[in-house]
Amino acid sequence: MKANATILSTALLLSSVVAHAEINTVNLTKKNPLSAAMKPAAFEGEASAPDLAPIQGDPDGGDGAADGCVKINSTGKGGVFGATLTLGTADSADKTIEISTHVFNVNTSYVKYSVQVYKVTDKRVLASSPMEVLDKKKVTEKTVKLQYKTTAEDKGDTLELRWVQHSTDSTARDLYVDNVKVTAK
Ligand SMILES: [Ca+2]
Repeated sequence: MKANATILSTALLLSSVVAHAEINTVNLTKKNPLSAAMKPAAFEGEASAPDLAPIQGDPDGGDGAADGCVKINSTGKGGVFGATLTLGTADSADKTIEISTHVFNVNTSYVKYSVQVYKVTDKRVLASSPMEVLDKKKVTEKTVKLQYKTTAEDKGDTLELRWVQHSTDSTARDLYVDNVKVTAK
């Protein structure tokens, strides 16, 4: 009887979570919570998922220097890989999702990257930053800002943020994430 009551209350709890699913507000600046929220991913081709390492050594990036970051450490060559962050479920149309993430590169090697809002349900890129390069000889850091307005078609669909590493010809190319902020209104 007690076990049944527990199952019933768990089911009710789960259904209420689903009913109120929405895009999460996120403000991750320190290495451990940032690392816990990010997942390594192989996106395209014969890619190996990278290692995600919470480390020190970040620039100011809008949240102060040395507050920690996550290194998207390449472990294999080929394909397209990177990291994801679950944004949540689009519960209605006309919701504006605003993303800000500071990325950088301290390696001698360059890295080519983009940041995307991706619809997991339909396997589709909804918004993307330009593909850009972080290079010790030129630019080593950038605050990437992305905006996406949900449509009626997105209702009930799961969205994620993607940090995409495009220069996969050498494992020396790594992307570093200082922080990420997500709002939806
Ligand atoms: Ca920082």
